[in-house]
Amino acid sequence: MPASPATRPFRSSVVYQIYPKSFRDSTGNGVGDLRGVIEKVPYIASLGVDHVWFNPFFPSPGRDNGYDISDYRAIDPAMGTMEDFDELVAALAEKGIGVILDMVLNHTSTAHEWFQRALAGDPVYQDYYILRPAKEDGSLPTNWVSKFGGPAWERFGDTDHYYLHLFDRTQADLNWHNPAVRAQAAGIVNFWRERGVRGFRFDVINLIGKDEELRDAPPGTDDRAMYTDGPLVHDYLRELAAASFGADEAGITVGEMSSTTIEACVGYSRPENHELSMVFSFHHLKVDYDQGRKWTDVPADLPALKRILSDWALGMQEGGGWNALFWNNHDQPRAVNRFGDPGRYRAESATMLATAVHLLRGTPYVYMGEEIGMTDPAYTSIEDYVDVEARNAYAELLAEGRTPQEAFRIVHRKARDNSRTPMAWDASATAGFTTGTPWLRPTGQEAVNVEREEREGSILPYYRKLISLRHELPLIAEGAYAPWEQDNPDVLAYTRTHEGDRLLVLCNLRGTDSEVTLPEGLETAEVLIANHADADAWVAAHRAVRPRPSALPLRPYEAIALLERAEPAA
Ligand code: ISL
Repeated sequence: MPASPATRPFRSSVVYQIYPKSFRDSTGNGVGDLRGVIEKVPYIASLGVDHVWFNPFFPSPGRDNGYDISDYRAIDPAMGTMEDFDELVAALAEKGIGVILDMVLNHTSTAHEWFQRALAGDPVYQDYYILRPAKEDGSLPTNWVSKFGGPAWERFGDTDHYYLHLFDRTQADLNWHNPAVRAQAAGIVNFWRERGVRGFRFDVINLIGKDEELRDAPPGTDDRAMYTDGPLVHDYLRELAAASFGADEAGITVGEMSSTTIEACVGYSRPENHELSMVFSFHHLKVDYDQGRKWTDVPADLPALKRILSDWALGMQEGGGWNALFWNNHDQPRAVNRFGDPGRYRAESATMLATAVHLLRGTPYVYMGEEIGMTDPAYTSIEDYVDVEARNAYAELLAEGRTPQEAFRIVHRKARDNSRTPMAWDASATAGFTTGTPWLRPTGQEAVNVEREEREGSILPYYRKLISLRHELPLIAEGAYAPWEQDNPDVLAYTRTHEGDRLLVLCNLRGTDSEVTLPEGLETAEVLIANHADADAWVAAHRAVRPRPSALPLRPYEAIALLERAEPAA
């Protein structure tokens, strides 16, 4: 079978993320599948992207929508067959697009054969998991909590031991201290490499380096510090790379880093360390968390957002690391709802947000539907939500004494299902996603769908242009980053410089008029891309103002990128 194509270097690449369960259903059972994706390859190729990252489509009980894997070397029958997979890889390869598979190697489903054998008493497989007795006083082995709510320990069968699950109780954490587990992980990656895959995303991979001795978080401290970014993560990643993907010159790898630090991420992604190509971090998506707590409803702190984006861009640049750049994924509500205005300024805010990350130093990721400006669903009841995390959070909010209305309002703002609604292909009742009943209810497709966006929209062409600019301009892929007007509370601004070329990116984060000072120079700068049609005239008019430097007013959610070339075009 054809291997994934040797695409351009990851620094000048753009990745499209597909949540297969929600992309396109080819059978009418209401659940997306691989043949559905094959149907849409022409659309994916039309975006100009270099890789597609697929969320897991391996056999799974589906308690966490495929992040609870019961077989790493097969395709979930509900999603298709291995032949479908090979055909999909080939169809994408023909368009020059590589495949990135999601490797969930921190934990398995408790339905996985390894866990089942462990439960049946096989000591070899018991050592695959993290099993501990209760403390002497009978309490749980540690005071850690699951990221999906409740304690992180569950009774191991009818024994007096408990197994660790940092996520759902059906997602048992693997014991990476065991060399056999590490060998299994490399074997899984190699299985897919042998089928031509050259891209891998590693789920919560910075959680694999837990200490041998697990300790309580001291009272009042965050238990995540007890198991996140342990020094062993680096050793294990290097070992995994050497035993599998490290041999792929044109490969691309990305680690999902939960609650991490710049320092750790530099380590994970510096090429000299031979770990990963790049990292996902999430601090910029916690600026609408009240005191670090997700299930709260506060407005986004935009100055904090600016600071975090800039700290990460600078810190990773100084350390020689590389960021994955993104606003949206399958775990996040839609960024247009969080940081923009999905009603009055949907197109402006969607394109402003796109500009902000696509021109940064790093590799941009576009989550399906983002490129047409899809928004959070207009759900009105908790019954519309399917996700285990949302359901648990709702119950916990009620238990804390919130009213059902308050609890729903909070879940509605933060739920992961907000981005998991079916891809809107057309305005029909099922959004062109399925001929059956969608597993998650689409809303808003009458106004926002691919068909309409192709016909008359401004967001899709804007994304296509941003993607092609990264391919064309080494300045965007390689240029040095520096923040501009860091104290401006309204405008996200930065420069990129490369071999004398200079790019100034200006993004008004507000739905009101703002202004920003222009740096010296830029006399010959041209508008590279802007989300208001008359940006050229706008900039020219303000450049004419004397005395300089003048402030440039920006309209609601306006984005302008000005390019000054070392050698102005004749
Ligand atoms: O701790 C977090 C961020 O600092 C969380 O967002 C965490 O990183 C996230 O929940 C991990 O997500 C990934 O692993 C989960 C799965 O449910 C998600 O869909 C996946 O993206 C467990 O496999």
